[in-house]
Amino acid sequence: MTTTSTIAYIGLGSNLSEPIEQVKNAIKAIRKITQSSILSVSSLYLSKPMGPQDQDNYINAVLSLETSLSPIELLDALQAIENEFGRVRKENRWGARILDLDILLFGNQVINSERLVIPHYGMTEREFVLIPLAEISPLLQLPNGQNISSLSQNISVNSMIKLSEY
Ligand code: A4P
Ligand code: MG
Repeated sequence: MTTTSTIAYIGLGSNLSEPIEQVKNAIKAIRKITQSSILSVSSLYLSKPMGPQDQDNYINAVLSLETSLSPIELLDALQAIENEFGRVRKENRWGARILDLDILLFGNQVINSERLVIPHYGMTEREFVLIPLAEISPLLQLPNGQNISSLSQNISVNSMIKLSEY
């Protein structure tokens, strides 16, 4: 790994077709992304759906990745994995999905482009992001200086269950 590498955080979510297996297999696929290596993976969490309630519960996790890819190259690699897993993009926002891979953070970068918004827009309000992030990286800060540990302590946990160490 060169000195230009960055630590990125990726959020994983699935609520269709054996979601635990989907998330575990997605982690295996992420291990194969070029110029990148996984540093740590959170436990898997069972969470109630945010958004429409007429869908199954989600499995969520986050991982940290050291990468020398650019943010867009990483997004391309993650979207290729989503597509490989049979993800069908639908119009209904926040609906059921086989696999959702979001770039939560990319080093200290703030990005607001058509394809990429980093930090991920919803991350500070989602317990299924903050709690696993605090698990693997309790000293992490957002680019604006907010601490993950205080954000995660202040979030109301809506009956989310920690399932297993990955
Ligand atoms: N995009 C912009 N920024 C990013 C980023 N930081 N990471 C663009 C990844 N993609 C980013 O994504 C749409 C476009 O966002 C991409 O083409 C990319 O260019 P998508 O994955 O097709 O859309 P989406 O994920 O359906 O939309 P959205 O609004 O991002 O969904 P969310 O916010 O991810 O919510 N409940 C629980 N309990 N757990 C969940 O994980 N997830 C959702 C989806 C709803 N409810 C949930 C969960
Ligand atoms: Mg997404």
